[in-house]
Amino acid sequence: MIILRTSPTSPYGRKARIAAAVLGLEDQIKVDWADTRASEGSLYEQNPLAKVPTLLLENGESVYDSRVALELLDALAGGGKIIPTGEARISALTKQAMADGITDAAIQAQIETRNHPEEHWNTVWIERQQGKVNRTLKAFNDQPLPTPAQTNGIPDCAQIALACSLGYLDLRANGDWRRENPELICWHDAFVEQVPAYNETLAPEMLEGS
Ligand SMILES: N[C@@H](CCC(=O)N[C@@H](CS)C(=O)NCC(=O)O)C(=O)O
Repeated sequence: MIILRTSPTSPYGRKARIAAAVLGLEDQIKVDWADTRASEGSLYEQNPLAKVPTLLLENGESVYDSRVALELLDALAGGGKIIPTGEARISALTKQAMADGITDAAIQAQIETRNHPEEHWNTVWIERQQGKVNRTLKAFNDQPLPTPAQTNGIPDCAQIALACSLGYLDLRANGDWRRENPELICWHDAFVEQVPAYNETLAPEMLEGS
């Protein structure tokens, strides 16, 4: 059995949880919640970066980060399912990096606003991060990814990463992305409808709010 260390709200961990579900690997993976705010504990021994997701393999090896976890899960399921092979591979991985980059920048902005009183916010830094988020959202809005139904019913790594980024923006940034990205709303809604694991992995806060 593979152990997936993650947290209920982690957008990167959610990528691995959705990947396991769409690949039919849930029986082979046990989720073990990790507290990423702790300053010591097992996660530190399993991953010196103390980040989630971290996969613990039966041979004792730890695997991270989320992009490598998706590669491993895809290989376990036979390969070529959520990570395209051939020419499409690099494009899918680049789009996954773009989507993860939205989450990375949104988290950077969150850290600044969460950790300091408003009068001490570094607004230049926040605007810089927000610019990354807005430009990348616009790129996905202008050239939408295919929906999972258009890719044999299984979302690829880019689609999974983008859905998790949008879910993170809904959770932590008031869903502001919805104001200027109508095509992305359509894409998101199709993903939610076509991939039940999306709603099954909603953060507890979102469930309480619904
Ligand atoms: N690039 C990494 C990012 C992982 C990451 O930053 N995870 C966050 C949770 S959303 C974390 O573990 N934060 C704890 C920390 O940085 O100490 C991935 O794709 O897995």
